[in-house]
Amino acid sequence: MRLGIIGLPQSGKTTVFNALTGGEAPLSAGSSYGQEMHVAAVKVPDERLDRLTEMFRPRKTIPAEVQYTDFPGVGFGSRDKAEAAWVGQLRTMDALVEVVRVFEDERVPHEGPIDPAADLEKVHLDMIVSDLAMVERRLQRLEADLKRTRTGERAPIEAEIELFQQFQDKLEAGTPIRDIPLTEDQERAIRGFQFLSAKPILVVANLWEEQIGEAGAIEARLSAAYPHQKTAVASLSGKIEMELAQLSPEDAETFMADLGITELAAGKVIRRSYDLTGLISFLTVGEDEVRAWPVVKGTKAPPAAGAIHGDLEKGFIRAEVVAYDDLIAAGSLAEARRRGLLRQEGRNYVVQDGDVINILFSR
Ligand SMILES: Nc1nc2c(ncn2[C@@H]2O[C@H](COP(=O)(O)OP(=O)(O)OP(=O)(O)O)[C@@H](O)[C@H]2O)c(=O)[nH]1
Ligand SMILES: [Mg+2]
Repeated sequence: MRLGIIGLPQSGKTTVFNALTGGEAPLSAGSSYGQEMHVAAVKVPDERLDRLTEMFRPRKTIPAEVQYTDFPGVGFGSRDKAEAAWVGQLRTMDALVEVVRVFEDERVPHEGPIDPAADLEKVHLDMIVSDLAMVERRLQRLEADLKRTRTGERAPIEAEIELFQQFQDKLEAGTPIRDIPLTEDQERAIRGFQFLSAKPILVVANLWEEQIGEAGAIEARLSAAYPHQKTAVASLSGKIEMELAQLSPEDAETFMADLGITELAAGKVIRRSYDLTGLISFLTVGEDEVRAWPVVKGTKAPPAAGAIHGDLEKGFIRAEVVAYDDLIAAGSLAEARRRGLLRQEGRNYVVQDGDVINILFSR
């Protein structure tokens, strides 16, 4: 899963990137335009893995991962070549993390007064304009195709024209594609276009340290200002969290105690961005490793087994499944089995978040 960090210039994208990844990418004093993008993978925090690690004492514990890419801070609308290249990369992302500036700091330039809702709207319109240009180009192509096609064979082209006209109408009215209800077939048909406004988006309010106490209220205001599907809001104080993420765990603890912070927000932001992508985790346990495996919601047992190893999918016989909560309540796999909480599931079983799974397969 790849998430792109976007936002207006100087909103704190690179700061937030560093906070989430513990990275040390250089911040920009002016504009990062033309600079290279930063990429890093991070582990997705999961309390269930911690509990299972206590229970099984494995040699290693392996959490799910997501990858963040820190993009430069400019609009997506212009026809500049360098920009076209990174917008192309942005289109390949599975989901977006949009940093919105809430912090006040005279040393950091911002057009006009700090207004997070207005900034959200600006970036929103950039995405809409970019998608609209693609939709219009596609419609022109389809109209031309239609003319060249025999009457009896026009139905699929006409259906696509209808869909894209709907997109055009909605986009022109400012509605992102993620708000338009689509059938599974339609979703599949448009996947290749990689529309920006179709991507799930996590809005991250970049707070001032004095605003941490108001985080809840600020998040609520932003949610109200940006009411869309596949959209969530989180917040963190980028600057502090970045500094903390770059310290050793012991130093970070001392520093946090001094600041009166009990928990970093970065973990929550990572967790929310993971959940937003539509991924769930199933878990495997044992002496060797305790591990979280990301799969798309709705995945059946054989392809889920295939995420572990191709042979497990090919030779799939059945899955032994116990829900995480049941396993914790039982206290051990043996006790879960004794209580009948360990179920035998076949090829059609749809894997659930938190399932602890053992795959039985033939070689
Ligand atoms: N006071 C304060 N300053 C911040 C915070 N986050 C970022 N900054 C400052 O804002 C400036 C820009 O930060 P960056 O993280 O480079 O912002 P950016 O969005 O990546 O900038 P571009 O890539 O140029 O668009 C730096 O001087 C940061 O120190 C914050 O939470 N509080
Ligand atoms: Mg930057």
